[in-house]
Amino acid sequence: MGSPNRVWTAWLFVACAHWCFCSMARNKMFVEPSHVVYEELQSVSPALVNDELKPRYHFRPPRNWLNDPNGPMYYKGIYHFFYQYNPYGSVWGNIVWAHSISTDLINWKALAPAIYPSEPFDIYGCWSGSATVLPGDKPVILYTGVDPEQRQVQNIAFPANLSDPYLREWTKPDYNPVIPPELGVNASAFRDPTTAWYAPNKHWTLVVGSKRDRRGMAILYRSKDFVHWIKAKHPLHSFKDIGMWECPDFFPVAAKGRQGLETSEYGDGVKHVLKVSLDATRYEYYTVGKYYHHMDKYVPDVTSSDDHTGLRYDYGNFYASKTFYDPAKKRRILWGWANESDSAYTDKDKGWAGVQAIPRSLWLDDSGRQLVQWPIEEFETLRDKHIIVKNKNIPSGGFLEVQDIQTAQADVEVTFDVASLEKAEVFDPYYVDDAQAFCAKKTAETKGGVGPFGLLVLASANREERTAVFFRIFKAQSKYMVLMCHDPTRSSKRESTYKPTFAGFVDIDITKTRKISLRSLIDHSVVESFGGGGKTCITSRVYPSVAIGENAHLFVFNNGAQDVKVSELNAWEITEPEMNDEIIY
Ligand SMILES: *[C@@H]1O[C@H](CO)[C@@H](O)[C@H](O)[C@H]1NC(C)=O
Ligand SMILES: *[C@@H]1O[C@H](CO)[C@@H](O)[C@H](O)[C@H]1NC(C)=O
Ligand SMILES: *[C@H]1O[C@@H](CO)[C@H](O)[C@@H](O)[C@@H]1NC(C)=O
Repeated sequence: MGSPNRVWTAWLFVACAHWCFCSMARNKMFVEPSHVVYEELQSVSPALVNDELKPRYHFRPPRNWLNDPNGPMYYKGIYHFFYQYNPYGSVWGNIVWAHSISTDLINWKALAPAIYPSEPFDIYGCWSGSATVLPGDKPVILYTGVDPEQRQVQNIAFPANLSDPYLREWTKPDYNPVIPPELGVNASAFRDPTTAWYAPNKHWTLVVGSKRDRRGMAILYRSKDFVHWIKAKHPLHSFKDIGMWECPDFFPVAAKGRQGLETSEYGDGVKHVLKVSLDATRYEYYTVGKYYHHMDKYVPDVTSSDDHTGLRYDYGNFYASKTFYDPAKKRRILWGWANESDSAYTDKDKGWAGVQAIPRSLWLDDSGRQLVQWPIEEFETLRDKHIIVKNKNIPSGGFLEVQDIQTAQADVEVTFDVASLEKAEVFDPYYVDDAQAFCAKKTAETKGGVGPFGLLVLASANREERTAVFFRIFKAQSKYMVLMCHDPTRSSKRESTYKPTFAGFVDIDITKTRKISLRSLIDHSVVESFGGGGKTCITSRVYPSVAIGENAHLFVFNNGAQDVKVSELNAWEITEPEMNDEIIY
């Protein structure tokens, strides 16, 4: 309400406009190693904002470009979420930290941007970073700034008023940057500080993403007071020949049970997870391992691979993710960015680009080998009209349409019974490390033995247009392999869009379970799927040309030789939450 805030906001726009003008006038002043820069599109207002395929319940601003999630945290009963945002256009550029608040992580109110270029230490960029809530309930943000020498530096920011639960204003002390790139650190590859943890050696500790030559690195820093940081002799972890590690995330998980752990927890019964976003592939990988506190060294378990054959939170469009600990419900929550698969020119015409995947709870699987993820329970409050289908046999080559419900904006959970595995195709070991290529070969159309069976979502009535979400079971030497796939090759008539198949294996013993579950969240141009109870997740962005709104259909299909049974299918229409529609001051 207060006029000082309005003045402040107006000033932001003046400051930003000035900054953009300068940048453009000097030409090529934007520095970003991982996004293509469309200078001519950066500040273009769309002629027409096309909302037909705009996601309705995934986190997004009303318009313009969004990328990485930043600094999620819980403070005085409120969830805070920041994200990389272009206030002036729907391609990457002019990035500020936009800020939203929520009491349920589902309905969001927008505040004015929290951090934006204003000082020498961030005048050429306010990039990703994390929040840490210090003892005494004092939040602090560390983020990457780009300085006039084009160096990536790490800066600190504090809330201007701790009595304001909305944390509207942030101050950046003059002593920034608190972590400059010192000798031996590549100043063009030094970004995305993590949440800090308090180590048993009585130091705050964090890592910053980097590389040395082709070696990906999580460079470790320590501080006694959170302001003075000292680089450790060795990184927390590194891996050869892989390129830049962006957006590292490092956190403890309970060896047993689903409860989340506060970031500083350690000791018996605690394992650790290190996730990195690989700039070279634009995918993310994580390992489960052990953190040796006395050496500040992390060692992945032998079951976790560090390279591009490793585990992924999501085998689709999901990047730059970040977790935070939610003390209110004692859980760890994962946020990740799902970009468009459209061209920048289409994004400009649409007037919007990028969403966050639905926040997911995550915990260590009983096997100890991988994480399990599930949409936060609050999401279920959006469920509306509901239908159930039970005990339906889907014969070889058969279909079942899920009727009497709108499915362009829906949540579908289905469990398949697989009575016999006799007809399972023989697994080709060549694809053991490349599920995605396997799925490109064995698409939804390719007849199989046990599977492909699953869902056709955002489908036209005649099923010519559809995105297929399915499983396929293979017999390998000593076990059965379950492949989970997204096949969007027929998702749209539009030629220009990128329609990659995405896939991962699901680590379940199908001979024991004889069942497999699938959940898909469908949101106009987002399909976010959870296989095997959240062991394998895939997110795709698709742009139907026919299956839009009321014209979107949902089918169960089976293109295998073996019949399968839907033991139960539940589908809900999803209502639209409050989504950053107006800025509150
Ligand atoms: C700090 O925030 C509280 C709560 O919103 C407000 O009442 C107070 O006026 C604020 N103080 C300043 C100096 O803005
Ligand atoms: C530093 O990183 C940049 C950006 O990735 C790269 O172009 C450059 O070659 C790197 N410099 C060195 C010395 O490795
Ligand atoms: C998302 O968009 C597709 C299509 O343009 C690109 O191929 C991906 O690299 C991109 N992903 C990220 C994380 O930028």
